[in-house]
Order: sequence, then C-alpha cells, then structure tokens
Amino acid sequence: MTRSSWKAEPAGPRSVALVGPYGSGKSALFDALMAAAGVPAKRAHNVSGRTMSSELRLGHCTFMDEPWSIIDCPGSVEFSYEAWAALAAVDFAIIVCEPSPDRLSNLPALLRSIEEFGLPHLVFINKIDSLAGAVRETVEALQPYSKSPLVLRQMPIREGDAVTGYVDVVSERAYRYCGQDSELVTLPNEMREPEQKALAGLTEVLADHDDALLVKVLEDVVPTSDEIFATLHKDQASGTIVQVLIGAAQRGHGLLRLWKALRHDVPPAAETARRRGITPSDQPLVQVFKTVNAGQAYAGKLSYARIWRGSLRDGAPLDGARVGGLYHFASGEPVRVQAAQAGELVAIGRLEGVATGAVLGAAGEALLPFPEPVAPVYAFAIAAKDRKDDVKLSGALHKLVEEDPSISIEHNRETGETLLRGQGEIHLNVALERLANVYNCQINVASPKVAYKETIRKRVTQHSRLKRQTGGHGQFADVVLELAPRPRGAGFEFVDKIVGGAVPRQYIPAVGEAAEEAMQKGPFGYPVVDIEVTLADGSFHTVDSSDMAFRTATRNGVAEALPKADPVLLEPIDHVTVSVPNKFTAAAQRLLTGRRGQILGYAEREGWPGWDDVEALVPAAELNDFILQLRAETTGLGSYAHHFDHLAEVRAGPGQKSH
Ligand SMILES: Nc1nc2c(ncn2[C@@H]2O[C@H](COP(=O)(O)OP(=O)(O)O)[C@@H](O)[C@H]2O)c(=O)[nH]1
Ligand SMILES: [Mg+2]
Repeated sequence: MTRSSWKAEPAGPRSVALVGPYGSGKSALFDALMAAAGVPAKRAHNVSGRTMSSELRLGHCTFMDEPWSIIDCPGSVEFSYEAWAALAAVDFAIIVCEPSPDRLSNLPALLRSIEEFGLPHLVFINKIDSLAGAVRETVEALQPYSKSPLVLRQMPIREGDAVTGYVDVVSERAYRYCGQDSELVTLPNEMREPEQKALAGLTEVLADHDDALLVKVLEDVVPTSDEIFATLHKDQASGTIVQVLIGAAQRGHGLLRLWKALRHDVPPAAETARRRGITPSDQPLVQVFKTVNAGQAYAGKLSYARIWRGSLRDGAPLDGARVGGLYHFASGEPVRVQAAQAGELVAIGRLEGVATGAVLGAAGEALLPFPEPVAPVYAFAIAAKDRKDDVKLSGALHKLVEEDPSISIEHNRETGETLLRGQGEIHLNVALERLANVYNCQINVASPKVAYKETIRKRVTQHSRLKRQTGGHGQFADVVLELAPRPRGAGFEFVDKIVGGAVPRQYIPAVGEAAEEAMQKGPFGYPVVDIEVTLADGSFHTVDSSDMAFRTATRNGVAEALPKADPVLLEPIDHVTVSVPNKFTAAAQRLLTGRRGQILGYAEREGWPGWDDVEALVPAAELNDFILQLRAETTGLGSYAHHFDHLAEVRAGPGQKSH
C-alpha cells in the first residue's frame, strides 16, 4: 500500500531563511529544526573557516518526507548583505526575535527587505523560557514596522516564573511543553479570559479581509475554529497577515508546532518562481546568493545557488561553465549529490568567474533582482607588506569582493591609498583574516588618510629668474608671477598678461603648465587649489631661453611665492544624513556636534514611520569611525549616508602651524 493513498503527495523541495537580530537564537533554532528532522547539530565552523555568526550557514534535511533547504543568517548589521542575499533566494523567512520589546535591532530593516521581496514570513519569538514581560509587548513594538498585521497564534502558560506551555489561540487548546513535543492539557482557568480576548482580536483582524467572517463578527456569531483556520491560511498565503509563534529553540519548545507551520504555510518553490517573474521551462535557471573561495579544507570555490528552474547534474554544462560538484550540507559537512532540482539551494563547485548575484541560464530573460550592495560606511587603508606581493594582493581583493559585494576596494588617487571599505570593524576584520589565512597576503593596515588640500588667502607678486651658464649655451628665463586666491571650488586658472613680447608666445604654454604642476604640493605637503596665477611680465634671451628654462623659473617662483601668500589647510566637509528612530534624534545631533558637525536640520524619514533623518555638514576627518559610535548609541539601529560637499579652512588641524 502506498502512503499517498491516505496522505497528500509530499511537496517538492522548499527553502526557508532564519533572520533576526544578533543573539536572538537563529543558530540555535537552525540546529533545533535540523535535529527535529534527524540531522544532528554540529556547531563547528563553516566551509570557509569563518565563524558562524559572521556568515550564513546552509543546511539540508527531510521532514516528513519533504526536502528542505534552511539558511541560518548572520544577525549583525555589518553582515546584513548575506541576510539580504539569502532572502532573495528562499521561499519563506522566519523572523527570529527575543521576547523583549527593546531588542529589535535590525528587525525594522529586515522586515522592509522581506516586504520588498514580497516574501511570505512568520515571526518566531524565541527564548520564551526567559520571558519577563508579556509577549504582546514585543508584538506591539514590532507592529509599526510591518505593513501587515502581526497575529499572535500562541500564548505562553506560566507556572510561577517558568513558561511551561502554550495556548493555541485559534483551537483554544492548551499544551504543555515536553521536549520537542507537547501534550494536550486542560486550559488553565486564568487563561480563559486572555485567550478569549486574543481570539476575538485575531478574528477581527481576519474579518478585515473576509466578508463572511465580518458578517459573523458583526452579528455576534462565534465562527468555528475551522472557519478561522481557513481564513488564516488564506491570509497567510497572500501575506495579508503575519503569524507570530513562540518557543524556546534551545529546549526544543514549540519546534514541532513551528515545523507544522512551515509544512503548511511555506509556498511551493514554483509559486515563488512565479512571483519572481520566472518563465516556466525545462532549461535550468540558477542564481548564486553566496560565494565561498573555500579555505584549506575544501580546495576550490563553492557557489551557493538557488535552482529556480530545471535541474542540475554534476558535471553538466551550465551557461558556459561546468558544474564541478553539487553539494548539500548536513551537520555542517558538504555532502556530494549527483543531481538537484528546482526549489533546492545547493552549493556548486568550481564556477570560475561567477560572482555572488550572478544568474546562470537566463538567455535573453530579465535578470532576477538581487540586493544592491549597501554603501560602505567604514574603511581601512591597506598595502602589501612587501611590494612584490602587490599582484597577489590585488587578485585576493578581487576574490573578496566576488564573495561579498558589500565589500569594495577603492584606489584613492588623492591620498594614494588602497581602501578596503565595508560595513564595520568586525566585517573588515573578517575580510583581513581571510586575506591573511586563505589568500596568504601579509598586509599593513591603517586608518585612511584625509584628502587635505591647501590654498592661499593673500595676493602676492613673485619675481623668478633662472640664469645658468654651463659650458656651451646656458639657460635663461625670467618671469613675474602674480598669485591670487580664487573662490572655493573655482579651481586653478592661468592668466597671460604679457604685452609687447616680453616673453615670446611659444614659451607661454610652458609657464602655464609649470604653474599648474607646481600646485601638486604646497607648503603643507598637500595639493593646492583655487588659485589664479598670472604671468604679468618677464624677459628672455634669444639663445639661452627654452621651454625648459621657463618651466623651471615658473616652478621655483610658485614654490617661493606660496608660503608668503598666507597659505591655509583645507579639509573636505561631507554632507551627512543620519537615519535613526526618533527617540535617538537628539542623541544623533549630539554625536554630530561632537564631531565638529554643523546641523542643518532634521525631518521625518520618508517611508519610515517613527524615524528621522538628521542632516549635517561634518569634516570627513571626523567620520572614520562614526558608524561605530552611532550604532553603539542607537542599539545598532542608526545608519548614515555621506558624500563630499565642499572644502573648508581648517582652524586647528593636523600638523598645521598657527598663522
Ligand atoms: N534561554 C534561552 N536561550 C537561548 C535560546 N536559544 C538560544 N539561546 C541562547 O542565546 C544565545 C544566542 O544564540 P544564537 O543561536 O547563537 O543566536 P544567533 O546570533 O541569533 O544565531 C546563545 O547563548 C544561546 O544559548 C532559548 O530558547 N532560550
Ligand atoms: Mg547565529
């Protein structure tokens, strides 16, 4: 007898990502879900050798005959890109949070991305064993960030300080936690009233989207549990509501209930593909959501990918590349598989030249949207310890960016430095560790230099004469230069005021070029800007004058004139927009002022209820580690964007003499 004679056909492969703040218990929940499906946890390292909390983890299991790919995402804001990339790949998200209204951290931003992807999701309030207040408080704190109503499906049952079980709000049944399972118990008397209230609230929310239910509510007819369940599932599937479940990953509490929700509510992979606009066909379509240039343990490169369409075989060609191994992961170890089908998340070996976000097999089709790399907010200046390693370093940096598009490399022409830019100190330290340990690059690290400039504040006239007699014919040039300040941002200008051939025409371009070249380094050692150099007068010698002689005379003249022209150091001032929940607006302004910032004002952040954008002009020199302080003072929520605005005189700056 086949099982399908009494049970619906098992669904095909589906995938889920666990996202949420750092420390909310995502990894514990990942392990617990795996363990419940018979895959023992092994909290070792990832394939790449990075620690788990800094990198997403993929795992595979089969639960009640159905195959699952599950992603454990890093929680820290500095690694959010990995979480976003995972959200672009899966069918469903579980938002894992703690039962504490002030531990929301990156949840507002996460909910936003989840909604942008139109990704069905539920909230799992973990660590229910350590519940202090009421679960409802956490739900209420989260609600403003969710477009759809959050619906609490379970209420904790307390005995003294301990949470011993839960009441299922819809079925009105009480359960006592016992390991991963739970047993039916009688509904405690003191829970009756709160449960009724919760059910009434839930029914009202559902009635908003269901006329039949609305009529019953209005006529005071109590709908049956089945009616409520039916509407609930419909609304969950369409995303009009988001269910909230509770549990304790570490104790296994609420796990089977969570698995049940996944089996019921995670849409089939084909449904996700349809939502993402993928044309059905047999031709494989694959998107890479993570790249690991694996370390010592696994030679070569692994591309973690979602198979959106078709199937893959080990060794088969794929869009010009070749599948050099197909892997699942069990207990943290890669397990080689021969084939994989649509809906699975797999690691593909040796897809050389294929970066994170790449789509393979999409001949002529619109590319699948993938998260834009976030703008960097923190940087180190790096250089190979040994110049001989420059080529090796640049190859390694290329691979780093291929793995993690939220890292960028910039060669700053003004300071001559190579900048490794990313999302924070931990993010960049992980990158540095990989440079050292995986790519074997010995590098020096420093804080990036500020691109100072100089200018002058006084008009001066300088006479410069070059006269050299060396053997045969000599060198002669004679110029009268006037240096004058120009308005900020006006740049360099050369003016020729020679009349009557005091300096012959053919030498004048050389004077102009030499004056401009002399601006490369002023008395303080920085480029000189916003100056007008006028060639006012001069003289020449018919035999000894030359372009070269006029160049030298001009360079010497400018170098002599600049220190007399009241030079001043200029520093870049950035326009900064800090985004924070409005309870931190005053704190953000204080931080900016503390960094010599000039506050321009603040306004509500568009599309972010309860948030403000604070705008300010801040010296770039003060912004190096600004993000670290901003996050520290805003429980990790604050972020900022910046761009160059103007140059301003430094009143008391590095290495500057007082005038
Ligand atoms: N009390 C309690 N602690 C938990 C539970 N789940 C996880 N933790 C603890 O919370 C901390 C963070 O867990 P982890 O899974 O690493 O969080 P992640 O950063 O979200 O992956 C660890 O110390 C866990 O032991 C739980 O259900 N109850
Ligand atoms: Mg973790």
